[in-house]
Amino acid sequence: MEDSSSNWWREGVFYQIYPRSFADSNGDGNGDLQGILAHLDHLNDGTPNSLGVDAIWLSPIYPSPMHDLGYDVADYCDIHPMFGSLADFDALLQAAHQRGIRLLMDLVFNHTSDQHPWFQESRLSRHSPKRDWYIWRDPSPRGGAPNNWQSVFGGRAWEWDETNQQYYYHMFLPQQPDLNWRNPQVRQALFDVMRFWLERGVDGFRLDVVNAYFKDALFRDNPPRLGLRGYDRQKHLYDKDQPELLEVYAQMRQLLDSYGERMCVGEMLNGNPEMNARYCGDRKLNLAFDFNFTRQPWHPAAFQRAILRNEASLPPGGWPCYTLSNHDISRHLSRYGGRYPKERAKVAAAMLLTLRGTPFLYQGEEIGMRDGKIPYSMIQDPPGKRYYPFYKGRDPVRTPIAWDASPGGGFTTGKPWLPLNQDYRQVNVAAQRDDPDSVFSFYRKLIWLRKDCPALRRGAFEPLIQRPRDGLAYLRRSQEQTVLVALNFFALPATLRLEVDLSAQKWRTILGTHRARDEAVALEQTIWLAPHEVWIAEAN
Ligand code: TEU
Repeated sequence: MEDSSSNWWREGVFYQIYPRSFADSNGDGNGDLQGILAHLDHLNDGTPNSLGVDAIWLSPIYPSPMHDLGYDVADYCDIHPMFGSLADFDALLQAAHQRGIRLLMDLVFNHTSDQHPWFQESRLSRHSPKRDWYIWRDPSPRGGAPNNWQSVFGGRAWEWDETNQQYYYHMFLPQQPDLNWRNPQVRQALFDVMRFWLERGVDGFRLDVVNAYFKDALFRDNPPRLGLRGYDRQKHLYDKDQPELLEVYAQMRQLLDSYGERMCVGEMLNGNPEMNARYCGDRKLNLAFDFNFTRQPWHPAAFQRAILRNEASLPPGGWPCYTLSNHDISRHLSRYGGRYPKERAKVAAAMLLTLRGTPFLYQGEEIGMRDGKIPYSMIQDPPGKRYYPFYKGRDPVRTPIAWDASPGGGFTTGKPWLPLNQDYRQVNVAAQRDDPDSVFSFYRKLIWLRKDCPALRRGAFEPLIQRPRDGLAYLRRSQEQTVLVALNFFALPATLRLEVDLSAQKWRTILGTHRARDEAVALEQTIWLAPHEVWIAEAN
């Protein structure tokens, strides 16, 4: 039997911080580590006044020329001066741990920045000792790029290097050359980076595009398929998901486990539950985000299908991991909010935080942030510049958090690097902190409820409706407890008809948007819900 501390990553609530947009302590308009430190009480001060999250994941804070906003790393073992120093980092980690908040670093191991000393050395000559640390190829015999592989961010994935008359491979920007994981020295160097952070005391890692580390040894062309952008017009048989990954995951897991209570969560490129199942579980990655969940329309049947698909695909030792938003995709309220952003924010939060699996929140969702509007002239994100106006890039989901309604939103005393959202005078932390009906208050209640409920943290998931039309109803059942969750997705009153008769037990409200705590409700095979009602009850 595992004890509960080794289960922290299964039972805890995670929160993604996008450091540049969290809180600026020095007035330069960019969020930084001291800003995070100053706002830890928002995340968890040990009381239900705070959000109560158990762990934070920091998007990259390493030295970087910022072509891909920090996902182009120039030094894996230092901090970008914009964010602070290693001393600031140590102070943050210590303060987080004092509050019981664990910390994950973001490791971008598929590629480095072209400014990384490894690449600088590699590109010097064909005979450089680090030549083989990256993926260099001669032109194809017919001339031109070695094969048809495309960059995720647009255009060919091969960049010509005049000096040495070879191409190098970059899955993302030309400024992000891919590392050659087939080279044992590269592996050694990257595992040393993991050790560096583990020794400093971090609790784990979020692994960027972790299924792309290896490319086909024969560099075969990808076959075509239907799609809009170049990258989507290929089946990615040969530029990711290679069999060599599993050996690396086993080594990573062994390293993490050797430090005790550490974990990693994988980000899969074009991920889905079946792929996650292949890569997660015993002697593999601890968790992987279920991006299929984020692709669902606002309909209970769609979400239930996604949940059941995830549950059905789980391998031995596997555990679901759900998220609704992150720094790459449109915020879920912009996708789902419609005319009822506040109501739907609560329904979505209740679902995310009562499913079986580890929930990851993205900063700002706890106050119901939506995507910002960024004029073309202010776009920072490379794919946004490239595909505007068809795709406006990821800046809109990376706008700063507003802590209050003051001119800099309490985020900065200077000029924010991306504009605050237009509605920040309403959508900010201070405005919601003392409002018991706010989105923030509801997130707090849900997260603190989860801590009290073994069924919500680790119980089985049992759907109560076969074909949901208006809402979801499910049980979470552990040895100690049974919890019922009922969610009305829409603006009309709903009658949820259940597969089972729940009259044998009394149901006591433990959290609701409409019902008072402790209100007892007798049920048979239907549940009545008001528009957008969330009702969570415990069987007595
Ligand atoms: O993202 C992987 C990725 O390819 C997508 O999420 C992509 O950003 C999206 O389709 C938009 O085009 C990871 C990071 O999360 C992302 O921020 C980085 O830009 C990318 O890797 C490269 O490191």
